[in-house]
Amino acid sequence: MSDTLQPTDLYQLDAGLTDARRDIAARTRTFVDAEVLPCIADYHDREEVPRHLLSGLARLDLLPMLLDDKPDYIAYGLAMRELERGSSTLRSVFSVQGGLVLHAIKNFGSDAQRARWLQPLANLESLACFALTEPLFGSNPSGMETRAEKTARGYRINGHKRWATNGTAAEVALVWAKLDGRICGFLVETNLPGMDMRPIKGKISFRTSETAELVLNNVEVPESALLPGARSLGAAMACLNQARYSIAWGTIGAAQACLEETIAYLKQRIQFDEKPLASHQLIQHKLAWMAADLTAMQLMAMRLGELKCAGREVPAQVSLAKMYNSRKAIEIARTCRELLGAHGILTDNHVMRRMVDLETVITYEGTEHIHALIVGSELTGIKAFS
Ligand code: TGC
Repeated sequence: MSDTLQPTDLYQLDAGLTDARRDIAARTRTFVDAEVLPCIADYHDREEVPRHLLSGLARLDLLPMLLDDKPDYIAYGLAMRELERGSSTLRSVFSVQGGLVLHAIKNFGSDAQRARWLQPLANLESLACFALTEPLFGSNPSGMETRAEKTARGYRINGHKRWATNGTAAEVALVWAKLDGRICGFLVETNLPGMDMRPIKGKISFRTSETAELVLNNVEVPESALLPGARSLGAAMACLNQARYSIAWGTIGAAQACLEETIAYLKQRIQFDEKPLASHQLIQHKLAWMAADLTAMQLMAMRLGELKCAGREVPAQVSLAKMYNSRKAIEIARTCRELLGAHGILTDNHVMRRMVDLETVITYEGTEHIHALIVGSELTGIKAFS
């Protein structure tokens, strides 16, 4: 047995990181260990959002990285990995705020929109949500029914959106609506008359996330609310690529944490002939496969990060990593839950909480089926979804 190998980094990918990247990962990990893991299970039990964590998260300075001309996407991915060791819901705050909304404003917004929103959103002084999905249109957003119509002073928006992370706390919603048949993005302040942001309660997964339903009833927005560069579904999809990228990294953190905690348990839990569970063959077989899956996840995310830093990634590569890493993370969490025996169902062990949160992760930002079809279309040149 090697002294130098970490069980959850068998190919020593972290050893090859630059000091700056290692520092961002370490700072985020320290925050998660000190502030998130001690309290998150209680918040999950109470179906409550740990909003007090936001100020500490802001001090990590993770989102301002995305405002750089050439962001270090590997550093950002490592931070997402560490956040999701704590909770998929915390990583989601960043995926939505950063990948979806900041990306949209930075790339498709006007100068005035950038001046108004980029800094407060990057510093987490304001929260934003991304309102694309509708009750009747999830995987197929191009069918959306939300409509904007031109008025003398701007636009009037009517529609119904669902499953918006950060929704009930958001000061601004990026609402996607059809204007003269084209899908456009609008920055809609959530205190406007006609905006109704309702919490979606009774969730078994993502209980520590502010998930909202938005009803827009004759909401009047000024001309300046329209994102000038977001005039097709492709703009919304470009934002989703960013969020999907962060999922490819985040799921590694959830899987790593489950595996670390399970190995620690198996080494001290004595069963059969006074031996630790970790010494049994069936257990080691499962551990070996989980290590193989985790290593594949890490290699895929790292290579995707390299491509993204070089500006060479394409959507099918992002879809492949979102699909694969979400699936493998949930499989690892389930196997770890099983190996923990009855202890695995307790919230204190974190593993089953991570597992139920991964049920959302595998579904949102494009279901596994959708990502398989995007990859299938890349492989064959044939679109199977329209
Ligand atoms: P299709 O004709 O293929 O594409 C329409 C336009 O979009 C472009 N495009 C992309 N661009 C960049 N990245 C991507 N990944 C892209 N995918 C498509 C495409 O090039 C085209 O551009 P243009 O200029 O030619 O018009 O569109 P389609 O309607 O056939 O559907 C494509 C499909 C099924 C792959 C797409 O609709 C899809 O990915 N569906 C899944 C949607 C999804 O991920 N939904 C979750 C949304 S997130 C949310 O609202 C709740 S979770 C977020 C939260 O936590 O708050």
